[in-house]
Amino acid sequence: EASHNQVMRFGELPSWAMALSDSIHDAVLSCSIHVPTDLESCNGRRNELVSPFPSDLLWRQPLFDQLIANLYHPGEGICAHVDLMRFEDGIAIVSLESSCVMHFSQVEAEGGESSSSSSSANRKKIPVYLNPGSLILMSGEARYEWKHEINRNPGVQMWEGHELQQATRTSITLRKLR
Ligand code: AKG
Repeated sequence: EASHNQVMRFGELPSWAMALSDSIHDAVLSCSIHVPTDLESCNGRRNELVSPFPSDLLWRQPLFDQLIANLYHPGEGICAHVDLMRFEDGIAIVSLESSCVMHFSQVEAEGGESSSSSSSANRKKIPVYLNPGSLILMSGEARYEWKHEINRNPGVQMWEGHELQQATRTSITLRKLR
């Protein structure tokens, strides 16, 4: 129905989402690289695995047990937020159907200054362009210390000097409950 724009699933995921989870696992493995460490300070370890998802998260079982599918119509987005603490570290979002820009902004420090120069409106936002099929992985600092948002108000979704054509967008967010 037109009014339904979000579905959630907790616990055992449907088979298509399990397949997606496996693909994410494989994608992370394929872009993890071994970087040589300084031999004098490596205490016997010659390589360090640099991965977009820490290995303790990547190998947990199950990798994900909660999903949200969000459907966005043109002009619709999602406000800046950090995902609830009821979810573990290690969150994946697959972006589908149309392109958009997700912005990341640092969470305000508690008890921080209240001057206008430190207000959230003035905080630097880091834009990340998402194609259909883009995968966002958030862990550690990115998951806990940065908010993410998608503002699809007219005139806002710019990339490389061009306004993005608004179209329907679907995202699949995969997380693990604590
Ligand atoms: C959420 O459901 O909490 C999201 O942040 C979804 C983001 C997206 O649609 O890409």
